[in-house]
Amino acid sequence: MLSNRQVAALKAFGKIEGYKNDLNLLGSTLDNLTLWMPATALKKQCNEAIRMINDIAERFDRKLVVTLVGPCGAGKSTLLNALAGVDDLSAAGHQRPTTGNVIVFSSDRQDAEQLVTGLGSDSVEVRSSPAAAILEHVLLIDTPDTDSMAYQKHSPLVREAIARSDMLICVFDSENPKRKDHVDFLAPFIRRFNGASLVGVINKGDRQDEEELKNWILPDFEKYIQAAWQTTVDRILCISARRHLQDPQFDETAGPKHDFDQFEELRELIFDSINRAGYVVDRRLENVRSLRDFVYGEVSHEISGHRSALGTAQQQMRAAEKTCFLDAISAMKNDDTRQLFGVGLMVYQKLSQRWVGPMGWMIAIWARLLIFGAGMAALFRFGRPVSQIMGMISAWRHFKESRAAVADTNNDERVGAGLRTLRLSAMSNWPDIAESLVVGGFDSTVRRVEDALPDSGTFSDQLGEIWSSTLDSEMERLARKLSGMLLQFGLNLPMFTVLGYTGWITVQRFLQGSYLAGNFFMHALWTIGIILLLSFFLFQILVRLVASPERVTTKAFEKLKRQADQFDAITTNPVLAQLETLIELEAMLASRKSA
Ligand SMILES: Nc1nc2c(ncn2[C@@H]2O[C@H](COP(=O)(O)OP(=O)(O)OP(=O)(O)O)[C@@H](O)[C@H]2O)c(=O)[nH]1
Ligand SMILES: [Mg+2]
Repeated sequence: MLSNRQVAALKAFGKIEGYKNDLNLLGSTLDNLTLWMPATALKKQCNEAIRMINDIAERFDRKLVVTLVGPCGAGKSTLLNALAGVDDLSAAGHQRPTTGNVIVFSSDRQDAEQLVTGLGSDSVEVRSSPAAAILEHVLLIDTPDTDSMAYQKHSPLVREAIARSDMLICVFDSENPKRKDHVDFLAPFIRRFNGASLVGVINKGDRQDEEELKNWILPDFEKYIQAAWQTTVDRILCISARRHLQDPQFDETAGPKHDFDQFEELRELIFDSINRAGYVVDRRLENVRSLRDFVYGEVSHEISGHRSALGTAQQQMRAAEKTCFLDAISAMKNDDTRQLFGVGLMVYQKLSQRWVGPMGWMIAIWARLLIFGAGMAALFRFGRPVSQIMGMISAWRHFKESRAAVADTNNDERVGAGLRTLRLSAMSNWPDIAESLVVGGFDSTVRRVEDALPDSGTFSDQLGEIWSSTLDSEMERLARKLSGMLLQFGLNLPMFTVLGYTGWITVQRFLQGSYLAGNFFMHALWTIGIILLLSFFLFQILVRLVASPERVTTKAFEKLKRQADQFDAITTNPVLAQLETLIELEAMLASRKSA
């Protein structure tokens, strides 16, 4: 059976994996942003955070590392001594700096090992006292200052200690709490600690007026620190560490000015609240999450810094794409008359599939004649007679397949004109777009115009596809419109009347045995022929009015124009792809934040 604690730890591990995965995903997205310059540094931060998360996962079953940091003489060592109940546990004194090593407060020497490996054994000292035994789950650490003359020696030690910490207790001197050098030194490390992982302490409160301390120094410091560190500090406590030494050694003349002191609260926090197995797991998990959020924050901060330029670039690209696309389509539309011929033919072909009765037969015959014409026309226009004749014959033989043949004949050439136009259009727009991109953090190589040009192969396929399917659907729509029941009935009616009438007379006379003269049939045939031709002529006028090739192409073009926004994916080039990735990334991070 697993204990509750083990279950909690297992769950926590699962969550940690999840956070790590988030960062891995972010890392690979950043890897793809090869042209966006800030990506490299962000990727490094991302890797660093992953490394830190791995560290945390590795020391998951170890004690929670709580580290005292602060400027020279703030009273870090005095505080540790007060908590330990031994006045000279960590040397505190007048000679600055006093503490030169990292002091680990623990009952178990082994606990210090994790620090020794990182810092070297001569920089780590382990101290113990009876109080250390109570700290079953916590490792308290005193660090040297980072602002004295020994800065060079101390700062790597402090940095390493912080890297191995789960919580920081930042100690400041109430006489001068806003120590900018120290606050700045800590700022980059602090950002991965937030909320409950960060405790602010204003020490030497005994030297200030109580009112001043409560009403001025504390709120002022709180504001200052939140602004400087861009993080939330849940708790800021005012204490007097020295008062809690075994022998405070206050001067007769300069004793504490008042009794306001939150030392007990701090002691309780460390010895009770934090010193629990469950707390340790939660704290570490929370720290991992804030590491991830920290990197997320850095990335979104970087993107939003360039946001306006990137937004402009995106808009410019969209606008340019739309015009390029329309220019290209209109170049295709105006390209040649052969296309119009094909459209005219296809309309009749579609009509022939819908119409019934004598008119239907006429339309079908007419469509076939047009195909024959298409073959002939092709024969005269091109210098490739053999293939054209073959095409013509096969079109004649395979009526259905001819559809495809007509639609495809000149796709390549039409797209060719479209592509040429698109390239010209894209090139003329590119310098402005590139400028915005460079302002938005992109590498200056994006200025090269080749990047503006879409990959011609896929592009012409897509463009041709879009154009012929739009044309097709337009023809389909008009053909449907021209095949209404009423219209079919109306135009077939004269033929039905004449056929019905002659048929009735013929059958009646046949049954009566008085046969009609040849002249009757001659006349009937002519009448039928004339009426059929007249009806068809009427129909042709209608087709001409409603679905002339010019009208079909214009309508198809207008339709595309209305839909042009949807085609922005068509001209994908690497730069645009990266820009869109960036903008999507920002949206993703923003939605994460609000969630
Ligand atoms: N009045 C008063 N003095 C204090 C208090 N805490 C510390 N001091 C004094 O401040 C001086 C510096 O204290 P330390 O504990 O050595 O300070 P530190 O932050 O460890 O200094 P470094 O190790 O040099 O960075 C000592 O003389 C302490 O006695 C306090 O609460 N009140
Ligand atoms: Mg010290």
